[in-house]
Amino acid sequence: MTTRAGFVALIGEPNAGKSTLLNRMVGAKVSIVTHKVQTTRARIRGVAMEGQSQIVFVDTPGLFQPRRRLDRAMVAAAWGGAADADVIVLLIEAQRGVTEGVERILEGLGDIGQGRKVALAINKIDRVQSEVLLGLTKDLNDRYAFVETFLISAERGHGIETLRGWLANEVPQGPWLYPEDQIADLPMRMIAAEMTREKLTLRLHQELPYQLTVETEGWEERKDGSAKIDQLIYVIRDGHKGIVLGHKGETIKAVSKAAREELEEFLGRKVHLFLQVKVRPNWLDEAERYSQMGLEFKDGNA
Ligand SMILES: Nc1nc2c(ncn2[C@@H]2O[C@H](COP(=O)(O)OP(=O)(O)OP(=O)(O)O)[C@@H](O)[C@H]2O)c(=O)[nH]1
Ligand SMILES: [Mg+2]
Repeated sequence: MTTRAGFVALIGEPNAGKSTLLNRMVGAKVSIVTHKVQTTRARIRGVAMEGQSQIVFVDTPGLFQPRRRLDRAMVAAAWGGAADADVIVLLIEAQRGVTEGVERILEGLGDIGQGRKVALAINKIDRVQSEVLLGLTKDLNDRYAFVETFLISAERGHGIETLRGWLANEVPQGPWLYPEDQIADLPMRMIAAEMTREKLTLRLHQELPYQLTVETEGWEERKDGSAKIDQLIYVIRDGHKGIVLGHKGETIKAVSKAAREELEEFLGRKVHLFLQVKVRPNWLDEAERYSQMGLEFKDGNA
């Protein structure tokens, strides 16, 4: 019996649907998803089995022009994910087509794509007419030598089986890299922190989601089978703390409830979730925050 296993990096502009696709491929919510850009901050692996193949999907932060230190670390993590992969899948949003951001990614692929299979997946096909897809497929293939093009809807599941079947044959022969029943390799503490960050991002507006981070501080297994989880939410200003808490603590309560419910579903048991908000003006420049997120912190000018 020949087994296959390998890494498939999902790259693309922010909001292209990379995390949605990873979750769909894995069949569980491993990576958080919001309608906002720059939701994913680090590389997140999800494992899918297809016949005798184990496909390790690597979700990456969206590629954009970085301004802050955090942005740069995110973009570096994304390209790093691509550079480590056996196959790269570039996700393009059907509706948006070839933006300047996409052109820059294609330039980047000129280097990173060398000696690697790069496939194109045009996502969100549920949002456009088929003529648009024909034009976009041709345009993109004229610009880069993709080995294959897939038309998909990560959200609705269109084209997913075809893409997974193809990838199963493209990953190299070799032993599986993870136990057959494993679906993620992110520590639970981090998955739990991400779930809370998703709920915060969905409720808070403008810049706030980009100026906060969530860390799991404590995780206690209780005798009754439940877990007590303590998390810290770091914000950069006093005013932000007030907004995160909300009027009479309504916002944080709602966030906590939504995150707890999702965690309980993921873990299949009861969770007691305690959130605390702390003002930490410089967290965006603290090495420890980056290692907690699974990002590389680079010294030098912020
Ligand atoms: N209509 C439609 N929406 C989709 C599809 N796939 C993803 N979305 C939506 O697009 C938005 C962004 O999805 P994400 O999966 O978070 O995108 P991402 O590429 O991971 O974004 P970043 O992490 O910010 O780089 C969410 O609101 C998804 O529900 C699709 O096939 N069709
Ligand atoms: Mg994402």
